[in-house]
Amino acid sequence: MLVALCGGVGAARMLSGLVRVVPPDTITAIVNVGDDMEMHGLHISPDIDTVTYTLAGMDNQETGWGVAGETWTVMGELARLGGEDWFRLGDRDLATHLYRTGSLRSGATLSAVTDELRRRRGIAVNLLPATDDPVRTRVTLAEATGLGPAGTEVAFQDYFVRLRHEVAVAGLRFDGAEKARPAPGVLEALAAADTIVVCPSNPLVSIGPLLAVPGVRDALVGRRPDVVAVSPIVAGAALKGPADRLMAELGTEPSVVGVARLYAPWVGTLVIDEADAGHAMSVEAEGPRCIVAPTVMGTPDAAAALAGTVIDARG
Ligand code: FO1
Repeated sequence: MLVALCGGVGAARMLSGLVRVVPPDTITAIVNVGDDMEMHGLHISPDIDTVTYTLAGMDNQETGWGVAGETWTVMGELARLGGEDWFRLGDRDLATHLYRTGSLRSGATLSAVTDELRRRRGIAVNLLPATDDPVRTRVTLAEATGLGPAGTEVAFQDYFVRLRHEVAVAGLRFDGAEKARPAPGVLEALAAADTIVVCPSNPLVSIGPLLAVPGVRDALVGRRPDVVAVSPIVAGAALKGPADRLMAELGTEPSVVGVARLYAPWVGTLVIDEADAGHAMSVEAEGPRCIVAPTVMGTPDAAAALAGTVIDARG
């Protein structure tokens, strides 16, 4: 059994490689919910959606989020009404949010509705939200914006989408994490896994909220030799998103060495890209074993090759 710790697009690519090298029904993906939000009264779970759409083969590869071949009739009409349209919900995507919100309102847990949507999309990988309880990433901005003066704390999607993650950040907080419980099956999967893969997701805002759920970090520390992470930082930069800037702004060197330092207490092996081969010894000086391999998943074959490396990497 294999467990993958997942954020959004980097994780979705890693999973699409993993399903090509191990039976999909032997994989459990534990997915970040810190990006979740309510919009127009709907519960949106962006990382669960990105992983689900990718494994169902219906992801929008241009945007990295949402559904391929999307139409925007509802958003267009909403804009005509003067409604909030900075967070774009496509017509097909809306069906997911309507289904999820309706189920949650009827008393279903997020893990139950995630599992239902997974089955209805024909996905064999077991998808688990990190927690069924509300954990929301909150971002303290270091600069004044239209949302308030420097020091204002905003919701993650305000930072990420509304402000296009172009604003410097002074702090992060995972609201609700201290009271959250791991979703059913999370700790069991971490205990039973042969290998735990940390996907190349943002260490601070994708993996961070998973670690903040009480019990998860301790479970990982106990499994350290079997935890294999793929660095989301290649040659000092994030392939997508603000991971490099966030690391620098929050005091961690934006490099594979910085990733190794963050992950050292609970990651046994760090896979870094060939572009960073010169840093392998510095990575090992931080604690994890280091494996150098091509990590940029530009094609399905490259994703499958990286998946093979990760599965063989366990110490
Ligand atoms: N990302 C954007 O950059 N702009 C959007 O309008 C947007 C809408 C959206 C709707 C549903 C969904 O599941 C994801 C959406 N995302 C959008 C992606 C999301 O904000 C981020 O990529 C993740 O939260 C970061 O992993």
